[in-house]
Amino acid sequence: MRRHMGKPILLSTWAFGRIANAAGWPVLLRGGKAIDAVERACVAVESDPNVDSVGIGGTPDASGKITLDGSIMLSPEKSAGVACISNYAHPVSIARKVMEKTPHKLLVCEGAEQFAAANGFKKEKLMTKEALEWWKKWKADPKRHGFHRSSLHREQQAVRRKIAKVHDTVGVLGIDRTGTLAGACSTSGWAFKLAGRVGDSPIIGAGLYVDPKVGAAVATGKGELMMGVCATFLAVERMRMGDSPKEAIRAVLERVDSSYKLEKKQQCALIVLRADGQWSCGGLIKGFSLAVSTDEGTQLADAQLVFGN
Ligand code: SD4
Repeated sequence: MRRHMGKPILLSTWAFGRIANAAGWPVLLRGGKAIDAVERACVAVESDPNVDSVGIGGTPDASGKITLDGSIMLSPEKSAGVACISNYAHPVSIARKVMEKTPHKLLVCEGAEQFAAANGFKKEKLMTKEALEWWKKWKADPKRHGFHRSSLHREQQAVRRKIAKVHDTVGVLGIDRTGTLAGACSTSGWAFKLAGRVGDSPIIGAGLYVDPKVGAAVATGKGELMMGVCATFLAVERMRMGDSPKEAIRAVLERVDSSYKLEKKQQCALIVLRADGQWSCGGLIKGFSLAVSTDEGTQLADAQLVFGN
């Protein structure tokens, strides 16, 4: 087991990780808990209607409904996810209640929403004018290709670019001053996914994994790639066997590459944080970035590893 030197750190996926860290980092700075910081970070992104792939104003599914997935984790014992949430904006907070108040690991759909209501969560409207407009354009387009974001044709991509400056899952990993690790992630999932589709984010070991003695990993990109190889579990297991965070990411990406017939533009990206505070991030293709907060401040950084480069 590697010892942590008491320096807090917070890592969040994509450029909107800045929004996440602006909310979560103050918790760690004043000596708060990692679990509170990662939840706070996700809630900030879920609440922002301009982030088009998380929480309010997320991406609709093929039926025109926004459904949210999320999870939170301290350890194999202390972890939970929720999926297919359509009337509440904060899946990570609901997942935290599942983790704290039930023996379960995953609640979905109406059951998860009944649980949210019983635990005092307020219903919120997830659909925004922009999200509805985007779905209508997609729906009306006779040339639309299935529901995969990377197979949207040029006009749809232009619509998407106009509406969306940012994308994907907010995944957050943190260590507090006591050396405790925590992670959380939240998403509306794959654009125009089939109704009922659940991705990697609420599944412990796929979209998120934390082992308090070894480290943590969180994933973003095409969930189906992560789910088939238990990507975040694999990353943490590789570190348990002695890999550095960067080597662990490479091992996961190699496993994805050897397990799937990959299309050119498919992204699968991870942030990996070892229990001693060492971290890395990388993806199958270019473009992945993250926000990093330490005692030195907050910065946006590009992926350290792009598979095949
Ligand atoms: C999912 N991994 O549901 C999530 C969403 C995402 O790029 O990160 N998309 O597959």
